[in-house]
Amino acid sequence: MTVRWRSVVCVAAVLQACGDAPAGSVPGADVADVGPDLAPDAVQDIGLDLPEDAPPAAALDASEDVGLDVTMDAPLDAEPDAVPDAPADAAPDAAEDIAPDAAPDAVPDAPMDAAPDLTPVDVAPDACPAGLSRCGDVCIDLATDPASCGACGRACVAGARATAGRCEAGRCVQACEAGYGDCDGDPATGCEVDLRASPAHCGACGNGCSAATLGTDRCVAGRCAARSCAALRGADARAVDGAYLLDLDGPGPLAARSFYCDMTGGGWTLVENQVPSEPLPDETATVNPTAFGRLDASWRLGVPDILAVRPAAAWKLTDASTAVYFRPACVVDWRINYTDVPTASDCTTGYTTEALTSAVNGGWIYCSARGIGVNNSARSCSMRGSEGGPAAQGAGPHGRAYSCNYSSTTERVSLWFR
Ligand SMILES: [Ca+2]
Ligand SMILES: [Ca+2]
Repeated sequence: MTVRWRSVVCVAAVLQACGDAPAGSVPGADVADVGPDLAPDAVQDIGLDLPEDAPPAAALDASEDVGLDVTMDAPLDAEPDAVPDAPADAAPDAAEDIAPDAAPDAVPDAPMDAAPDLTPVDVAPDACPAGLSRCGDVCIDLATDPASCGACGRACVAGARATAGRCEAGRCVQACEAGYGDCDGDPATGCEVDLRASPAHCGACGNGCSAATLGTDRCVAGRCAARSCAALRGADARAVDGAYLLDLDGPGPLAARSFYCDMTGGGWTLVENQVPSEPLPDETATVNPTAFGRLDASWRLGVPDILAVRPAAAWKLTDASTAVYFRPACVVDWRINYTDVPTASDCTTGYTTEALTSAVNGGWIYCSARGIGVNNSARSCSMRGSEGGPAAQGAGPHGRAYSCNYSSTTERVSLWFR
């Protein structure tokens, strides 16, 4: 269109510039022709050209250049940088950093921390570790837990003379005060047994003392007391030599105490012992009781305790190499001085063997002994549990024991019974 209108203007200008009018035209007609031609053309050309030419160029260039530069450059530069970056940095980071971190950390952590302690134990009945049992919310070792011993909630209580209850193998066991025992297994009765004196539970629950075998069922200081070493030996053929607790009169008034037992020959009980370094004193009562049971010390069971001894088989006086036996009927009494007894006595007639068939000195003779002893009368053996007789007649100090070698005190002298 632009070209077309420019051509028209040019044709009109050419026609006008060529001078057609002066050569053959009518002035009036020419003016009239020119007027209409110029006016419409100028108006049309200018009006049409300017508005159309200028705006299109400017509009197109501006809109296209600016639009492209701005809209394309700006959006490309700005949007990619601003928009993508921001969302990429913010959204992904936030979403990825927060969501993944928060979710895995928060959710798994709580269950994992709580789970081992609570969830598996609380929820799953069979989740208790081996050896533990479920009691409500917790797993308990019913074998040892004093609050749930053998069963949930079955508490071990401390009864009388019990300091505390403990659980052993699912059974409540009283922690008893010293000397007491829970022998019935019943916590309600506490530690009902005095183990120091109970014949049925002597020293320990169920350890009964048998009168049939020990000669007494007495329990002394937690030990079964026998009436003699022979009783102990009869109850236990494996019993060896040594000190044992004996109650010589059983339920009688004598206190049980330690005695030395020689288990050979059925069990001999030692009631007097003198070592060469410690001659026994002139004393009829018990001497040196704390040394009872010892072979390396001097001591003697005195009156009245010795009067309660009733041997079943015999008495026996020994030194290092000799043994003299006496009838069991002899009642040893250190107060009796046989120097003053002019008749035969079971306590002054000694025998060579336990069979009591052959007298050492052939029968009775005077003997300057107290309690028990024989006089060799210069023929064989003279052995005394305690020297007696008039001081002027005695071969040695009163009260001293003498060996068969009467003139010597270099041997240990002992008095036994069985
Ligand atoms: Ca009890
Ligand atoms: Ca007694």
